[in-house]
Amino acid sequence: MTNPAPAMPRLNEATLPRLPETVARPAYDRTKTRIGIVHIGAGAFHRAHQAVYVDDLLADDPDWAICGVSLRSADVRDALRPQDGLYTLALLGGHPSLRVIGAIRELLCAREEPQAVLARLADPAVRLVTLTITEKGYCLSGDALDLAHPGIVHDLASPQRPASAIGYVVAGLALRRAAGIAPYTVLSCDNLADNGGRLRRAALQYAQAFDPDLARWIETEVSFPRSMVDSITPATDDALRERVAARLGCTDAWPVQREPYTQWVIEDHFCNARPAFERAGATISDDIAGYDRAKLRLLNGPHSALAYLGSLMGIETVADAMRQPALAGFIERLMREDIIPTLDAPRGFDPHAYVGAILARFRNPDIRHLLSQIAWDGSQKLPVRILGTIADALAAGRPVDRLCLLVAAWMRFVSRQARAGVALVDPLDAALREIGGTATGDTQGDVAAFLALDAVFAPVSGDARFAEALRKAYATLGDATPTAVAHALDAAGAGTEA
Ligand code: CS2
Repeated sequence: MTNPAPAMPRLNEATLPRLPETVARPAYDRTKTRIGIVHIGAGAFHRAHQAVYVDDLLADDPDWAICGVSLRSADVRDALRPQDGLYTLALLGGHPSLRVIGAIRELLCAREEPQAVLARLADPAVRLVTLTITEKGYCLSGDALDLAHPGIVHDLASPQRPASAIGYVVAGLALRRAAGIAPYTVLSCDNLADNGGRLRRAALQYAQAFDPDLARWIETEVSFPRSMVDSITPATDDALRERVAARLGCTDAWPVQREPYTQWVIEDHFCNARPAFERAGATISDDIAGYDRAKLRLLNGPHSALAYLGSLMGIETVADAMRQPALAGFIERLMREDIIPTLDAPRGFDPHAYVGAILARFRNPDIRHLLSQIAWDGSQKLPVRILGTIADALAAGRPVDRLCLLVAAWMRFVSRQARAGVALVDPLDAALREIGGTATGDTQGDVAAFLALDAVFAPVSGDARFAEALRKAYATLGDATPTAVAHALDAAGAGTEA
C-alpha cells in the first residue's frame, strides 16, 4: 500500500514566509496595521478589487486595514479565518500572476456575530464603511427604499438588531452619534448609477421612519460618495483552487481571480479622513457621473446582452460569445450606435476608444467568464444597465430596436429557465417563474405580462414606442432556439439607422 500524499498546509501567517518567490505577498507588517475600514459584502469582487487597492496602501498608511463582513452566509469567514484573512489573487493572463493579499484583518458573519459587527462600526478607528452588496442589497423600489421589503420591515421593527446592509450602516451611525463619535463615510462600490446618492437617500428614508433626529444628523454629518468600480471577476472555481495550490504549495480555500485591468473612480466627498486611494491607482474626482454612466451602459449593458442572447444560443462564456461574428457585431453596433449617443462623456473621455478597450477585454481568451454568472439578478440589473439608455433614446427620438432585442432576450431566457424548472438567481424569482412558466409564445400576452412588473419596467412601460419595439423584438426571437436567435441578430445587425 502506498502512503497517502501528506496533506498540503493551509495558507496562513505561518506558511506565508515559505511561499515561492514568484508569489507576491504583503509588503508590510500586518501586525502593525489597524482596522479602519468595515466592508459589508466580503465577496469575490471586493477581495479582487477594493481590498487590493488597500493592500497597496498599507505599507505607507497602516490605519486602513479591513474588517470584512458578510451579512448572512458564514462561508467567507469560515474559509478565511483559518487563513488569518489571507487569500490569493490570480491576475488572469497566459501564465496568471499570483499575489497574496493581506488587507483583510478580520472576518465576521453578521447573522452569527451581530454584536461584533456593531462594535466594529462603533469603533472610532473605523472611519470608512464600504459596500459591495449587489443591486438587490439596497432594497430599493425604483429610486426609493422599498419600505415593504422584508429585510427593511424586519429592521424597522428592531433597528438595534438589524439584518440588512442599510440597517447595519444606520445602526452603526446611531451608536456613534449616541457616544459622541464622529461618523464614518459610507462608500458604495456597486454597479448602480449614482450609487452613493441612492444609498444616502435610502439610509435617510430608513432612519426617518424610526428616528427623525438621527436622520437629520446623518443628513448633515455623513458623506456618501459615489464611486465607479470596474474589473471583470469570474467566480472562483475548482480549477483556480487547484492552480493556486500547485503554485503556492499550500491550499487556499477561497482564492479570487480577475482580469489585470482595474479601475476605481471615487467622488472626493469624505466626512472623516480617507485613505490616499489615488496612490494605489484610483481616480479621485469631483464629478464621477460621466464615468459611472459610461461604464454601466457600455460595459454592463452589453455584458447582459451577451449573457441572455449568448445563453439562448447555447454559448457558455463571454469570450466564446465574442467569437460568434453575428453576436460580436451586434454588440459593437449596440455600443457604438445606440448607447454612445446617450452618454454625457466626461471631458477628455473618448467613448469609441473606451468601446474598443471593452471589446478587447470581452475577447480575452484567458478569462473564462460564465454567461450564467452575468445572467443572475436580471430584474435588478436591466433597469440600471439598459432601461435608462432606452428612456434616453426614446426621449431623443432615436430607434430602440437593438436595445429592445436585449430586453426580449431576457424575457425569453426567463421563460426558458422557468419551463425547464431551473431556478433563477433573482430576487423576483417567484414572479418571474410564474410569468415565464405561463408564457405561451403569444407576443402580445407574454410581453404585457412582463411589462406589468412595475419594479422593473415602471419608468418605460407606458411608452407606446417602447412597447411596440419590444413586441417586435420578442416576435423576432421566435422560439429562441440558437438558429432563431442568429436570425434575429442578423436582422438587427443589418438594419440601417432610421
Ligand atoms: C457583470 C459585472 O456579472 C455581471 O453582471 O456585468 O460583474 C462586470 O463583470 C463588472 O461590473 C466589471 O467591472
